[in-house]
Amino acid sequence: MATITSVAAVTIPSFTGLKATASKPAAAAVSTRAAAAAPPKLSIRASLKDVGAAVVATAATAILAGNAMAFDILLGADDGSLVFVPKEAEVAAGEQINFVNNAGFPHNVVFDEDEVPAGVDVSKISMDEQDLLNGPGEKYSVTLTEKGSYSYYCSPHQGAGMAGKITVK
Ligand SMILES: [Cu+2]
Repeated sequence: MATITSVAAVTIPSFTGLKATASKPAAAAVSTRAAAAAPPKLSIRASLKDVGAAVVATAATAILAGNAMAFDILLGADDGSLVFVPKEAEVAAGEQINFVNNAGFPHNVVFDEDEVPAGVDVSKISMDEQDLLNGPGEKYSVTLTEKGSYSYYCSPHQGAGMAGKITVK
């Protein structure tokens, strides 16, 4: 959840800045919106939706700034091609993996029951086949604890070859 912390850090100071100019009519509309989201937690949620694209942009920074162990995999390449980026990844056991909607959505993340380590229940780590990430920056996070190799795919684009592999060390 390093991303949320980062968004809060970026957003809240700008609200404070707006308050200073709240008496000016031009800023009124914006500051009303900030005030409506009064409790800090709610305003963080609201801004996450509003600035979905910014969340993607700041995610890497957040990971560097914080010490949270997390690995981001983009859903769809910047050029719109239907791939996971990176297609193959290596993570540490217990490291959080964030699948972040990037382009060409809707996407989802479904692990292949025949290509995960023995004993892993794919229903516990997969999104539902009907469940889709529709908007930019939407995220699905999973943590894999069993070492080994995991293959997964995006069900809407499985036919187009949208698949990837994660090795847990
Ligand atoms: Cu897809």
